[in-house]
This record gives sequence, C-alpha cells and structure tokens, in this order.
Amino acid sequence: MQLNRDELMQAYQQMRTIREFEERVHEEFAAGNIPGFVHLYGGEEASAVGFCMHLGKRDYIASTHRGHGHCIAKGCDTRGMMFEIFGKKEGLCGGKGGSMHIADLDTGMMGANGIVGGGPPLICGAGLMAKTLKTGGVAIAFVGDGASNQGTTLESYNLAKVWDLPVIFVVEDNGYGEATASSWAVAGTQVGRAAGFGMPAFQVDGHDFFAVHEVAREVVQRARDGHGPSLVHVQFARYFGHFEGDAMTYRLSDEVAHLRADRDCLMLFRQRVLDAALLEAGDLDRIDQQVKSHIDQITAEAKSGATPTEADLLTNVYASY
Ligand SMILES: Cc1ncc(C[n+]2csc(CCOP(=O)(O)OP(=O)(O)O)c2C)c(N)n1
Repeated sequence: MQLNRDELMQAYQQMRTIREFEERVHEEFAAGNIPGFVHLYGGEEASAVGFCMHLGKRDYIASTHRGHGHCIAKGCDTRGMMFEIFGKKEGLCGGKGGSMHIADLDTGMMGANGIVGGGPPLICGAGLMAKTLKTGGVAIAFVGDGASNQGTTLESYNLAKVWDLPVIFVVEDNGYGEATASSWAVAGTQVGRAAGFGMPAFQVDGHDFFAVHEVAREVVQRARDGHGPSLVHVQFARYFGHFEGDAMTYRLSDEVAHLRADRDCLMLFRQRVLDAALLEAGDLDRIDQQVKSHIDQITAEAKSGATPTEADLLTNVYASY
C-alpha cells in the first residue's frame, strides 16, 4: 500500500459520500420525491474511487445508467448532481437530464448513459484525442458485465487495441444484468474476451479498495506511458435493486444483509486502516458526520430548488426552432 494519510482520508471521504448520497436518493425516491428512473451504485464504491483517484483534469471517464458513483469520484459537484436528480434548474444539466444523464465535461465526466454499452465508443474518442494532441491523458469506460455483450463494447475493444489508445475498460460485475445472474448472461470470462483482442486484462475483488487502487494504478500508468488499452474485471455486488422500485425477487432475501455485514468496502477499508494504525477511528467518524450533514443540506436545498421554466425548454438542444 502506497497511500499517505491525506490520500486515505480522501478515499474514505469519497466512498462515504457516494454511499450516503445513494442511501439518501433511495429514501427520497421511495417517498415519491424524485421524478424519473434511478439506478443506485451502493456497494460498488471502491471501483469508482479506486480508479478515479489516479485521474486528473486531462483525463476522461464515461459512465453507465448506474452513474452517480462515477460522477462523484471524478469530481462532479454533489449539490449540482442532487439538484439534477430532483429535476431542478440548478442541476448540473439544468434539471433536464436526471439521474441517467448527468454529464460534466469540465470535470472530464462524459456522461451517465441510458444506452447499455454507450460509454466505450465515447472513451475511444477521448483516447484518440489524447493520443493525437499528446495531452498525456487517459480515458476510462465503466461498463456493466451486461454491457460487455454489446457490439459497441466489443467494437471499442477492437478499435482501442488496433489504434493502441490510452484507454481502460472497467467491467463492473455486480452479479446481475437486470434480474439475470452474470454467470447465465455472459459466456466465457471477461479476461478471456480481452485476450481475444490482445489486450492485457486483470480480475480484482471490488470489495477491496486497496486491491482495486493497486490494479488501477498499473493500468492507468500503462496507458499514460503509451502502452495501449487494458481491461479490468471488477467483481462485487450491488446493495439496491437493478432500479429503484425493483422488488428483487430474484435474490435470496438475506443476500444483501450478508454482503453488508461481511464484504462491505467501507467496513473493510476501516478495518484495514485501523488495524495498521494508519488512521484513527475519530478521523473516520468525523468524515462520516461531515458527509452526512453535507448530504442533508444539499438534499434539503434540492427539494426546495426551482424547476426549469418553459423558457428553458429549448436551451442546450442541437435543433433551433
Ligand atoms: C442498448 C440497451 N439495451 C438494453 C437496455 C435495457 N437495460 C438497462 S440496464 C440493463 C442491464 C445492464 O446490466 P449491466 O451492464 O450488467 O449493468 P448493471 O445494471 O448490472 O450495473 C439493460 C439490459 C438499455 N438500456 N440499452
């Protein structure tokens, strides 16, 4: 482990922010306060944070329909995100996109995406730009294992390899594609598929932040150094349904409770840093409290925020009328 105290605090703060954000959106959606469709990232925090900690301003990511964690880890403003999810004018996309379309090009976040497999072609573009302009930047597509069956994803593997682009495909395998178990839906292995395209690939336990951070360091450096694309298969579980409102009848009734008790990424992180005396319990408790009051505040503000008006309807659209 090569993380200093500040980096450990940052990692925990970001993972805790994602968790608290998602738990709150879960509650608000159940109470009927959020319009649209929502997919939550709870349980998967170590992946977004473990990868994005290696990225900076010149780097890009593309996300999925389950995008809140990626947005937060890449540095999107959480207040603007909460407003966006509530459909409010001050949202990152003016309240017109909602949960599945949060994008913020200023922070290198190319967008959550309602199209499964929509992200990989986008990062090929970002990677081609970085390579052509010699910016030293890299681009990461987070995709689900379900998206790994899409032609757009496989064509992107091919293109990235043929052009040796500085990109990384992070296949986040939370055990399901909607209600179908990954083991039923995906033939072969993710590592085997990458090998078919001549790409180096790694498999990692996504509950273990330190394991993710380490493999991410290697593939990001590899891409930055001009050695081309790679793939990482991250295995973990999601805590919430496929979408909010999903009754999860396809899961054992105690599956999530066991995961939260035994394999939670925040709990494992806490144990590890306390056992190694790298941080004190008080440091982590303080972060928990700060994050909670921040989420309380932005949720209250988002709830009472103004909605877009009729005059906003035709702003930021390609067609002019
Ligand atoms: C092109 C396309 N096909 C189908 C869908 C419907 N759909 C939405 S999410 C999803 C499953 C995605 O599973 P996975 O990629 O494993 O991501 P997860 O939801 O597990 O994070 C499907 C089939 C879609 N949104 N886009």
